[in-house]
Amino acid sequence: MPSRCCIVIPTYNERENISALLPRVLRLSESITGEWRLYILIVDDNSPDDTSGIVRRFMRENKGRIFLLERRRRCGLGSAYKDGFKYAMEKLKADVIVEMDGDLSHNPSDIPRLLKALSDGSDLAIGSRYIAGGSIEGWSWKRRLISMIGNGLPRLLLKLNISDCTSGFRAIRTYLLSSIMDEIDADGYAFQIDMIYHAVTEGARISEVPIYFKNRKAGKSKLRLKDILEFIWVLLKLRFKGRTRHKL
Ligand SMILES: Nc1nc2c(ncn2[C@@H]2O[C@H](COP(=O)(O)OP(=O)(O)OP(=O)(O)O)[C@@H](O)[C@H]2O)c(=O)[nH]1
Ligand SMILES: [Mg+2]
Repeated sequence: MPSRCCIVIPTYNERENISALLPRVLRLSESITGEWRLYILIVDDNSPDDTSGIVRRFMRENKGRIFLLERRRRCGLGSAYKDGFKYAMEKLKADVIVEMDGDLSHNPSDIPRLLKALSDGSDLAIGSRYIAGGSIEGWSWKRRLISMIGNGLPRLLLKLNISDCTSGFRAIRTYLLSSIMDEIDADGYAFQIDMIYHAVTEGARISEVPIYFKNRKAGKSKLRLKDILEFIWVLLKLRFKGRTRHKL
């Protein structure tokens, strides 16, 4: 029997991008047969641009393949993932979850390589921009610098031996997710390092797969000051937690 893989895509004002992304992911799900059955779950936070209206149109045309989780208001990227993961595990009985941005920065054709890494024995496969074969297109030096700092700090403070800790393109086995979900507190972008940290402490097998990352062309970045502050707070909290654990 094929394993059930749910691609979870959080969206906030991604109307234009999601219209282009959904057909590409649907095509991929048609081409992947055998080992995997793919489902798509959009977690939308009542986007003022009516992203969910577009998703509903695709749902009508592709019954049973696309699902929509609508939340009343914007509650953050990490919180969208947590709700989406619960839905994927409980309602869609997913064995594997793929995290992916809805702004076309991630290429759906990289998904089979993430899934292959799981088939080869990983519990978590991270799409990495910072290993041989990975790349970034269209970022300003400022954006590169922010990403370098965002990646360097967790590597340094939490001793994470991962090249791309902040990547939002990953595949994870749900048995690993269920065992760490309750420990992941971050509601914003810090969710990504929170998840890796707890996967590492759980002794998970983690691999990195090179990906090609393209800067968004339509819509705006959703990264807020609040997310940056939470990121620093989560880093310090995990650093402290790690030390306390070590002492015990
Ligand atoms: N549901 C939901 N989705 C969100 C929220 N914040 C961000 N997103 C989505 O999460 C994905 C990643 O957000 P981006 O703004 O692209 O973040 P980023 O890729 O780190 O930043 P850029 O490089 O500037 O694009 C996108 O699909 C967003 O629409 C949120 O609060 N709720
Ligand atoms: Mg983006």
